[in-house]
Amino acid sequence: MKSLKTVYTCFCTDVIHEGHLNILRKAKEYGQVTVGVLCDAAMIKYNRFPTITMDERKKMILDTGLADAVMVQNEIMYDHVIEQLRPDYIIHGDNWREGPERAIRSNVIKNLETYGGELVEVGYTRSETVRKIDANIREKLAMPEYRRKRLRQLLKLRPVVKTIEVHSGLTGLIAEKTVVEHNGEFDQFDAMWLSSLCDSTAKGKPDIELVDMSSRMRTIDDVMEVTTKPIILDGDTGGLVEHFIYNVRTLERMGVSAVIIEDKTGLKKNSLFGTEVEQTQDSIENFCHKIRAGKNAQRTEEFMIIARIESLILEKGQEDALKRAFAYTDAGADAIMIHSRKKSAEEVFAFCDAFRKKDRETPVVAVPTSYNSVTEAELAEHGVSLVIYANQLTRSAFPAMQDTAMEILKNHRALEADAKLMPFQKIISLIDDM
Ligand code: SPV
Ligand code: MG
Repeated sequence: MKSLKTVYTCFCTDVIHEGHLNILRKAKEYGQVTVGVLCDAAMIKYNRFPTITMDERKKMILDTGLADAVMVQNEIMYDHVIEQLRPDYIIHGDNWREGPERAIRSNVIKNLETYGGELVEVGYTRSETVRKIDANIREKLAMPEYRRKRLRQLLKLRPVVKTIEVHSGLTGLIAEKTVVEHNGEFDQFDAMWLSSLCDSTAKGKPDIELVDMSSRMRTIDDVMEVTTKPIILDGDTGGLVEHFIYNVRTLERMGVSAVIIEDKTGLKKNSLFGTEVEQTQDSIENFCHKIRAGKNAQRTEEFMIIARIESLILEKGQEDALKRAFAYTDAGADAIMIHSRKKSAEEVFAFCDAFRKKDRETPVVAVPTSYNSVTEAELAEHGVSLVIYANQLTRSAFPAMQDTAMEILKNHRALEADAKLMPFQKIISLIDDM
């Protein structure tokens, strides 16, 4: 009788280790086993980016000989799968009792209760071999050949690629590891933005291309050492064409996915100053020449050169922005970034709508710093493919640090400041052992 029972277990992994085999063997004891393989789009919302395709993941499960059937699970939550299969048992490792995954466990229990299905939890295997396998996948994802192409892969998988500013190993770890569960939805950042403003600010310097490329590469390396997510470098103006082509190759070799260069010339000032400071836009001809030279220099298909248009920042109008967008894409730009410092997203929407009438393919990047009430979904509706949260980590850390310094000075001790501080044990839990 027992063998007629239906059992379901879902896997979100690129390798089968002893822990998974343990779960599968347990599942087999309960009946006919269907194994769900979480699809790529769902997997990347709360787990690592897959290093093998979904078909390979399906085959990997079948090759264990312990699954009677394999199916694709399209959502992190189990509502649809349970409704479809009504399994007698769901088997899962007990590791989902902690952290954001608790929400998935609750979802499963709630669904099983509706018809008397049962959850069976198997003790999670925490062996040295499992730890090493996990560390190996992380290492693989961090390799230039895997990391570099990931931005293009994400642009195909995600309605909007979400990018957060990083300027150090620690901020890199926050970008890498922060996963939230909110109202039954999971999310994490897809990529990292190596902002010139924040990299300069972290060094206490102005954002005027004073922090040179060698120093920026040092920061990239710090971030790369401890993360796996793709990196978009804020390349400022790209500098001299002769220097730009050299830098493109270096970035590619390092495993950076994209560089964004802005169409300004002379002493670059940060765009958020707008017309309050003197800023000169490059000519279309010069900037197209730079884009072409960069594209000719790169050696992989994967690296992206993204052209940033400053027309709206410099109040040159929509017409100018659009003219430049088409010229830059014709010159070979892999994507365009439209920047604005208005409080409302209207001018960005108007630009995107007009651009999308003629070009449905080229990815459009937006940086909603000043127009921060806009949602990712609203931007996506107007054809934005990638959103950059360009400086929020720096802006949150600075006042917190300043506050602490003031508290200590006022009280001549650290007790009062301590209430707002995170224990160091918690901070170092972010840091991986090798
Ligand atoms: C940066 O983050 O350095 C940028 C975006 O270039 S902005 O500061 O808005 O110009
Ligand atoms: Mg910048």
